[in-house]
Amino acid sequence: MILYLLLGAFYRTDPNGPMYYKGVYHLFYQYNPYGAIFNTTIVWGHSVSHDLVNWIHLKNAIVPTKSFDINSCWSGSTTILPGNKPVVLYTGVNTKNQQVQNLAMPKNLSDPFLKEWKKYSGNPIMTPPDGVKPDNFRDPSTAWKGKDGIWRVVVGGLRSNLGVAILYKSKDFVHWSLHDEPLYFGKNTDIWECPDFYPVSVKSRDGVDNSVIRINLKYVLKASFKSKSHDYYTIGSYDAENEKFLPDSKGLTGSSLDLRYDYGKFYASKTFFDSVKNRRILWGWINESDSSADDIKKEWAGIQSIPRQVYLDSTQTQLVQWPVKETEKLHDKHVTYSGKKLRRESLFEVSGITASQVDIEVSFMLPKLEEVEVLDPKWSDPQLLCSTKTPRDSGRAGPFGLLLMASQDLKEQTAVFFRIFKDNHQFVVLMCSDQSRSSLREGIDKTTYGAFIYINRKDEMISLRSLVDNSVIESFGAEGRACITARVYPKFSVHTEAHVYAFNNGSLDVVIPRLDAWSMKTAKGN
Ligand code: DQQ
Repeated sequence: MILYLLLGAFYRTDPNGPMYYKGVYHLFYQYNPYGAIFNTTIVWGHSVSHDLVNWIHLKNAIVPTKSFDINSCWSGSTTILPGNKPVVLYTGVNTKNQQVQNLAMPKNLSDPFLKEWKKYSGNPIMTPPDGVKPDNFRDPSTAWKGKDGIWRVVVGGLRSNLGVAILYKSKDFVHWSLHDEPLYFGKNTDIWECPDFYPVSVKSRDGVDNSVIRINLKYVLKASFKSKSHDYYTIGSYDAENEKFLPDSKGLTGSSLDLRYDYGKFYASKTFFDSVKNRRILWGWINESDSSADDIKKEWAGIQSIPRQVYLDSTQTQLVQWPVKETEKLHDKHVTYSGKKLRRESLFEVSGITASQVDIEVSFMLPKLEEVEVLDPKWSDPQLLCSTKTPRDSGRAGPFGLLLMASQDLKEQTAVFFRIFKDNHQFVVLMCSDQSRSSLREGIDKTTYGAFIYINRKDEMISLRSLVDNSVIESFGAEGRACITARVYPKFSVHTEAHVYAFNNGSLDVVIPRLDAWSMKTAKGN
């Protein structure tokens, strides 16, 4: 593993309460210490790092001990209170299997590793409000402070059959009162898990602390839709007077028109403001695509994504994500190609690197946009389109891209690629990650994923970066405007048997002005 937080054996899911404290990055996560599948005793695992790359795994931070969390310590967030005092809000599953919100704080603030945590004696501090069933009330967000000095937090839930960000307010972070209206609710959505609400700068890539109030900010509201297993977000403004989030577009509907952090496997994500590097960092849970029986056999399941810096795109209509700069610490052997022409139906091997642990970044010169195919208005779902237009189906501009974790005979391969279309007056790139041939093994979910990226007539290039680490491929299209993460389990193209190719199956030639690939070292972890 390069830098995925595999962390020994067993089952890990949602990232919880990431933060930076006294020179140390902290990541907690949902963890079953007793096995490789979900269980009724979930705890908060805890790992720390000085560089977001190499990790030290500590003992579990918050474990079920009290009536208010005896049946599990589920997801939650940290907030740094004035005086640099981190506190955790988390969901406890109580003796009656009801979901309640609890408060915990470090025992010793002078320990930068914050190894010991204590639970507030007055827990629970929030119980399911009227209209919200006790098993539909969970995952408190990071809190933010208003101009009036009062804290706000949202908790995910389901009310009147609508996914909802339930709003609470508090003067002292201990006594919370329910606000009569939610911050926002979805349309036609199931329960919202793990809501996240934060400001983004419209002027720069810098991150903004959750409690900052100023002009030139937009706000992101993210919810994890349980019924879809995807993280959806929307961008808008925050009407602090009326305690409302106002989306710029249609908001969160759970349809293929919504924005997603990642159009592959990526769920229950969470961001935090990194005060030392002035950026916002996003982590998500990448689930397995093999069976539970496989997970029990291999004795682990679930990884955390590579931490991604997240910021607002210059169009202010979507976010951009990019692996944190520190990832490059793992760069090892480097190969580069420039000015390479990829004629129709051709491919070339990127050799000289370890294809099973690689960071590869390539740019493709776009063909003449006037010559590209027209997008059929019926093709509104990119995932569906990617599964009908495979990498082997020749188009005009594309498919072109990378064949990753591929065997030499290409019988095993994961194709991450683009196709370009004209859509009325704009141009749209279809980005696909096709797992259908990723393994000759049976019994694996090989769903193909897809996303649309809107481009300008004056755009000349489109880039693709893929971080490959054996069973995981995280791909970033158009400098991070669309991300797709996939899990793959090849039978033969493993370790040194894996290859990577660039390919073009479109009828128009494609030029690669530059391709860089680095073998990746293995991160350290205890
Ligand atoms: N996982 C946690 C819940 C959350 C769900 C339980 C999301 O708190 O809603 O492990 O994956």
